[in-house]
Amino acid sequence: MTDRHPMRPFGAEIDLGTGDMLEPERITVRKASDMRGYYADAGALERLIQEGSDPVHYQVFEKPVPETPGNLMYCISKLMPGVVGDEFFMTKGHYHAVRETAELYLCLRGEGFMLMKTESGECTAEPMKRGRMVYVPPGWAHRSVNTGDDPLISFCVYPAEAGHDYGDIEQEGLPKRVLRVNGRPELVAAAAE
Ligand code: S6P
Ligand code: ZN
Repeated sequence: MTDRHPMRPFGAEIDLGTGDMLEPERITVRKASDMRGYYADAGALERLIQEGSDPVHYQVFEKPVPETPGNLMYCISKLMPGVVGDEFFMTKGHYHAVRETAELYLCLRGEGFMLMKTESGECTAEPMKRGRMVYVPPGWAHRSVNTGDDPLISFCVYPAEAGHDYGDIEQEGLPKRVLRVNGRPELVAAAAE
């Protein structure tokens, strides 16, 4: 008789001090040059790419599971600190391709915001800091923003079939940006670009 549930249980280790996943099987790396078109100050991004030798912007560490309904994908998302012009480092941001899938972020290190928007244009931000959980409901695009001096590291869990859709974020961005104003993070309406 074949087993209806052939997958074997397994464990993984995450260093709760540093936020690092031990022995990840897949690492996705986004460099500054992958972020062209995302920041308000395109010139400042080009200077970062040239002068900083195209530094790593963020990384996603995974031990992937099959992308099928019923499984839970999980990862460590690590976003470096810094600014592009006055804008804090951020991830690209995406909807889930399967819109009816949520995601849970547990922040392990650093501080910042989870910036979220719906397709009808509603936009909100939830603070992130060590020990804070942010729940991204179905249908909400989500982008992490690092406003601190350390890497912003979160443990993320979401339905494995969710997929990524960079959709209108890639074209239009989000309605709000997180800028450094007098040394402090401030949520500012994105200018018509
Ligand atoms: C996946 C989850 C994270 C992001 C990661 C990078 O659903 O939300 O693993 O993929 O933070 O962000 P992005 O927008 O470049 O995929
Ligand atoms: Zn996601």
